[in-house]
Amino acid sequence: MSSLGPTFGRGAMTNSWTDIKNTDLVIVMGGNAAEAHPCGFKWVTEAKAHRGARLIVVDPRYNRTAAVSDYYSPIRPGSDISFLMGVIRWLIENDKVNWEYVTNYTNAAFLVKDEFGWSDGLFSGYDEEKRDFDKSSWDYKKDAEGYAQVDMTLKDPRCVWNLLKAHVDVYTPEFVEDICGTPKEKFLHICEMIGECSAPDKVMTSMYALGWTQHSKGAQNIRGMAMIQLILGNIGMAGGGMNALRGHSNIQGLTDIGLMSNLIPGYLNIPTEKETDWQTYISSRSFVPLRPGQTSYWQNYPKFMVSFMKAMWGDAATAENDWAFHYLPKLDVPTYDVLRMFELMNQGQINLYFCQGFNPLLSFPNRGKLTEALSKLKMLVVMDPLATETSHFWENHGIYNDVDPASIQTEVLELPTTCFAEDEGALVNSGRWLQWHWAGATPPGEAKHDTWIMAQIFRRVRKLYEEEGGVFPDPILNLTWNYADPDEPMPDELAREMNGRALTPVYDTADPTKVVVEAGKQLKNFSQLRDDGSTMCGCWIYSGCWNEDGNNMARRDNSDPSGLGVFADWAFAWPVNRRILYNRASADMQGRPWDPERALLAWNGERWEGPDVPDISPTAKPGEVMPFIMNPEGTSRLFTRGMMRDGPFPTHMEPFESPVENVFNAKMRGNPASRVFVDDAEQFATSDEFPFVGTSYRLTEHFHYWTKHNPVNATLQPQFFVEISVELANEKGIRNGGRVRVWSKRGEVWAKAVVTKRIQPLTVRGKTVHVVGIPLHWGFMGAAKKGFGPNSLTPFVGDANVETPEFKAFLVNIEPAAEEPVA
Ligand SMILES: Nc1nc2c(c(=O)[nH]1)N[C@H]1C(S)=C(S)[C@@H](COP(=O)(O)OP(=O)(O)OC[C@H]3O[C@@H](n4cnc5c(=O)[nH]c(N)nc54)[C@H](O)[C@@H]3O)O[C@H]1N2
Ligand SMILES: Nc1nc2c(c(=O)[nH]1)N[C@H]1C(S)=C(S)[C@@H](COP(=O)(O)OP(=O)(O)OC[C@H]3O[C@@H](n4cnc5c(=O)[nH]c(N)nc54)[C@H](O)[C@@H]3O)O[C@H]1N2
Ligand SMILES: [Mo]
Repeated sequence: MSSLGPTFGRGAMTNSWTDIKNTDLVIVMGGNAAEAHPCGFKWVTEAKAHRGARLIVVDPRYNRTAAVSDYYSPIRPGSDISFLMGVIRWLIENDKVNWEYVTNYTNAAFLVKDEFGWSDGLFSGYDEEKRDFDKSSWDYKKDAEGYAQVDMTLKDPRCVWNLLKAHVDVYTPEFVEDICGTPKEKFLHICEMIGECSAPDKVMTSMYALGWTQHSKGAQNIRGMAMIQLILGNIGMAGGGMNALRGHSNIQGLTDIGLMSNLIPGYLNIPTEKETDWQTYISSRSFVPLRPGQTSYWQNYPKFMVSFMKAMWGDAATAENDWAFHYLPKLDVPTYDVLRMFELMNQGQINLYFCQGFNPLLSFPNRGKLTEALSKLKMLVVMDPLATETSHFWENHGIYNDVDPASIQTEVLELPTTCFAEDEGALVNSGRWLQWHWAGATPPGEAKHDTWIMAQIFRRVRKLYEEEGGVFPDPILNLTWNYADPDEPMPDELAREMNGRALTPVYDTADPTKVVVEAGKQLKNFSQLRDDGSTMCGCWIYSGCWNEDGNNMARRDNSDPSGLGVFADWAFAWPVNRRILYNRASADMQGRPWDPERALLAWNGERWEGPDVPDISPTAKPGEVMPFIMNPEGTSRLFTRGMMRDGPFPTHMEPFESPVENVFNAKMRGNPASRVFVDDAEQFATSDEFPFVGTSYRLTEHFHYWTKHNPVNATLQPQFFVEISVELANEKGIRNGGRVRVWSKRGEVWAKAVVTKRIQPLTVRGKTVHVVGIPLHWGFMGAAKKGFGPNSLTPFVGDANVETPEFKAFLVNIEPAAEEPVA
């Protein structure tokens, strides 16, 4: 990934919640929006009521979203890529393609190197020992000037379109039925419904969440649907798009501001250890256009990055010292994600773990391993408003937490924090809207704001460095800390830093004598950022959120003149208040909206005009500058080149634990490019011993592990249960409401059985496959009955690209258990 530079918007809606009302067809696949996003789901209800939109649900369970759908189809957990590639095959075979869009706005016409290929379930370049691909063949043929070669007639056998056609050829309706357990007629019915949206004036929206992400090939599931949406011409359209429904109310904000080990705010990257100097780092990120005349917006990367470094280190970041590039840590591995941190902890390599707003003992896989890891720490600090299972991991709760406290030496400090209702600041929703909110209550007892606690720690650590020195004190000593009260930075101060301001006068790029921003003033938006040190900005994509107009996140004007749900004066959406990403693609090559009734913008002969902020230079001529300005091609990608670690097209892979072998390559376990820790290779089971597919999910009555502390929620859903089909219950002699033991190779849990028709057995490769549904909300703290959810059972393995654990498909066994409650 790093050799090809930054990723953008790791997951967000391309559109917005309010835009869903514009759609003709909603497909909820890989999520359960009615239950997990009930408030946002009202926009689906709007589309159904006012446009006659239809709703498709594809899910292993007939869930609460399915209950209000127009068409439901079951699917085996972990088999979605086959389904999606099957849809692509059907669209191509039945000519349900928006040809003008595909030819011009995607890389369909680009020619791929002759060395690229696929066989036995693997793309070219696989190195079994490294569990990694040499991706050099996954790229375009270039001409003498360095531009990618294209064949706009789509006849060349090496063009992306023909490679895609060949790639999906095996995914026939029969193949889909065989792998996914989805009855062929249901699959074909869904293909017909989707196919209607290839008409220029018909749109489908995809709403997905964890049913797609929590797999060892999660990112490829999402790619699969993104490709469908491109073939239909639905990206950039009102009512279209790829809509990642984010989880916690501000998880979008978390990824945006780079709270991940390999990111810098705004989806910039932490350098790798191979990038030892600024030039090497920056040159591999500011891509030159791959086709003549294209924008390649990441050419502005140096402006975003220099402004970030100035926000961090002010005067200590200078042109002479390459903006203090040597202050940044350099990654020696792709990421230090949570799985890796616990792996290192388990190896005894970590002494102190700071756990802020996180309850990993319940939320991360393989509890046995996590408990062992936490027991090897010298100190665990938990910053949380609640007493969590993680902070009490050392307590014995009988079968619910069977540990020996005397053998655990870890010192645990609990620092009580406030929660969102006691805080002021912005929450960023799935639609990228930064919405300011105000504190609704005063903190109870000794609870302190997270910012206060972190400021105390920072100031004390800095004092130690001042007094005692250290190996490399400069990044700590020189960190900018200009807050009115250094003990507690205020939300407005932090927000203004993220927006950015002029440090010295900022000059017009065309006319260097003209000052566009005076020193000390807030920047209007990121178009005013510079790479000469005259600007600072904490998070370039947020620039514009708090400019000289004031706090734009606090705007509350709900007028919507276009009627398209744009609400341009409500809060602030990144980037630059744009509500629908790639909206230039909502108009054809001449700049005429594909659907005049849902026009987001149109070319008036001189510039782009419409209700949304154009996602292109306002004067970029249609037919010359292509809509996907973040890509150096100017087009979107049906073939992702080397951007993804596990292949440029999605290909069927089984979960690491699967009831069947991989049909392409029986030797292959899971995703061949997913990282598996050496000491964990033994953790995986086979279906002889563990014949059933476990999957895990949430319920609308609880929010993860917080609400079990609240007696009302704890009364609504008091007790841990698992859901199974009538057939499996009969086979195992389990009765509805009876007690069961569920176990995997890694652990066991006890639960009530809910026997339901909402889960049906599936036939996969001639075999009956039963699914065991495991909701996740219980633990041993709080007001609900003690229990333990799926993560005593789940495997310690993540997605090849983003390391999201494989929570949605693993193997278990189940049997009736004694009724008497065990202590
Ligand atoms: N009430 C409530 N709302 C919440 C939360 C909560 O705890 N409580 N949590 C929030 C958070 S952090 C998040 S991330 C979101 C999550 O939102 P969702 O992803 O919608 O929630 P889940 O219940 O985890 O899973 C969704 C569905 O995926 C299905 N599924 C499982 N495996 C597969 C598969 O392989 N393919 C397909 N197609 N479907 C599969 C499950 O059966 C389930 O119906 O919810 C948020 N909203
Ligand atoms: N098997 C399985 N496992 C899963 C999932 C699944 O579907 N299946 N879903 C996964 C997903 S999507 C998620 S998001 C995780 C959730 O996992 P976690 O994030 O670990 O779970 P939460 O209960 O949301 O924990 C957040 C903690 O933050 C605290 N908190 C709330 N407000 C504040 C604040 O202002 N400051 C601080 N310091 N703390 C605060 C809460 O009290 C709570 O203890 O679980 C994951 N685990
Ligand atoms: Mo989440």
